[in-house]
Amino acid sequence: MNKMTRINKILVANRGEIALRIMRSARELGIHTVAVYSEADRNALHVRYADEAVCIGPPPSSESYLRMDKIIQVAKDHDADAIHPGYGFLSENEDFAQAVEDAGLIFIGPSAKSIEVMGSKLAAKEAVAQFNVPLVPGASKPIDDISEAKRIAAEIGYPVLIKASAGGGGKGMRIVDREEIFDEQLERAISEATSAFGDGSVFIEKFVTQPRHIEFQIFGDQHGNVVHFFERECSIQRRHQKVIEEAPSAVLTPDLRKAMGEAAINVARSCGYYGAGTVEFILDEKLNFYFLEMNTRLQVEHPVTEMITGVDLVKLQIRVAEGEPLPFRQEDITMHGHAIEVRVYAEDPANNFLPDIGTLQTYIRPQGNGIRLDDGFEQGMSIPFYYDPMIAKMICHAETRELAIEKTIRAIDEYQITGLETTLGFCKFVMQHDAFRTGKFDTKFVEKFFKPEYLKGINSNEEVSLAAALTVHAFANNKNQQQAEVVASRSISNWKRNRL
Ligand code: MV4
Repeated sequence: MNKMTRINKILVANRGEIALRIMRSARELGIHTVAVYSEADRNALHVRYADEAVCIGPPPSSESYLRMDKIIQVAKDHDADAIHPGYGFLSENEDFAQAVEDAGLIFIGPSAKSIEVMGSKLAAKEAVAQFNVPLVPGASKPIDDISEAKRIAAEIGYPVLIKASAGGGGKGMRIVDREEIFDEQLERAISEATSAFGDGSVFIEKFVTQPRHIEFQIFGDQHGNVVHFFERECSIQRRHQKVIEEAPSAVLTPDLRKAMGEAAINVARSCGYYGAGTVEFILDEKLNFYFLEMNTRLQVEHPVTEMITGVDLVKLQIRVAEGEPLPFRQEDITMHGHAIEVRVYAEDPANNFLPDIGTLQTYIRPQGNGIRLDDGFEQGMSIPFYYDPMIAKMICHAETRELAIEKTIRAIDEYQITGLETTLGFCKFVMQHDAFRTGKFDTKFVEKFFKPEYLKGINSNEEVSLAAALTVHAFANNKNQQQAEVVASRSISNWKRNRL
């Protein structure tokens, strides 16, 4: 600890877009990369991109991307000196972080201890309470006495929320709107938490109705320095799955941003944090903010922060893991413009967002000034059903929020995907919605405003393919296949645009 070690080779314990994104930064730093992959990912781009690649097992994650022992063995066999876990999979597993260090390797992330503290919502609340971080009114200890719990609930006022300490990301929460159902809801919450997490500890909080979800990107080094890189607004979600994220938030004033940023830094300090982390807050309608939880990893939506600050967060993770001090102070970090990320999932928004597995028959990416596309697929590839159905993240950056919205719409129109249904049409719906455009929305946006009928006929493959086929046919005599294709793809976007 605290001594500098140069990293020469990184094993990336992940797949898809994030594995590629990490390897790209490593390569720019002159660091070699080792990919691990499952049998379902033999032809994946992260496997082709890496300097070396090793198959670690069958498709199910439990037999491949979650196999700590195999992954650490591959790292040792291939002389890697560090492991980057990406997000998901083993990224927030303190036993993995510890096992990596015990094997004499560098875990590119926080200490096992920080992961452990923040992994327990109760331990996290206890730690941050010492640092005057605002918490949602409630009890910061596990419920072991029903009558005392009811007294507290009556005191803070219904509705209250029962949360599992080992939960997170919305898992294991129960809303209780009146005292009569408190006992039965508590019993359910405890039994759910016990079966889902092997830990039945639950606690209660005031239920904040219709909050906004604002998270802060923080960064610590191994010398005790901590900074933040401003916020990301992540309120557009469905069933705790984020769909659209942006930075900065349309509602924070400079003063509120400063106060929340300082609170976020204090959360990090409360657990001696180093590496990249995200501090989640909810904001009520009066703009009071409360700490919810800390995610001890690089987040899916980190690119919006990179776009507005110009900082490569993965490179910074690597440097901090090597023991380097942060190269800037808080006052050196500035933001510029506005960035919006839309997540392109292989899901059907017209059919309750059910995963739609299939092959990318057409896959043409949008291009141009201010567009970043992080994906892990190419035309002709299929989306394996074993893993997260995210195809890509598209991030658009412009001078203002309005211009970023217009750029996002233009990019969605250029994006050509056939062979499976995607969330692109849904994302365009959001971009065009008045509540989104005016910034007056909360975590209930999708519930309140979205109806699948809005997309019927727009998002459907048959109609898009039909439009393309008709246009290609019209040019068939022309023998200029390339021109026919260009016109076909343009007509698809016109087709979609005209219907939306
Ligand atoms: C809450 C809340 C309202 N009141 N806690 C969901 C994810 C997890 N991090 C905590 N979550 C919430 N906690 C209190 N006391 C509402 C949510 C919540 C939510 C939070 C962030 C983003 C989207 C959300 C969607 C539904 C509920």
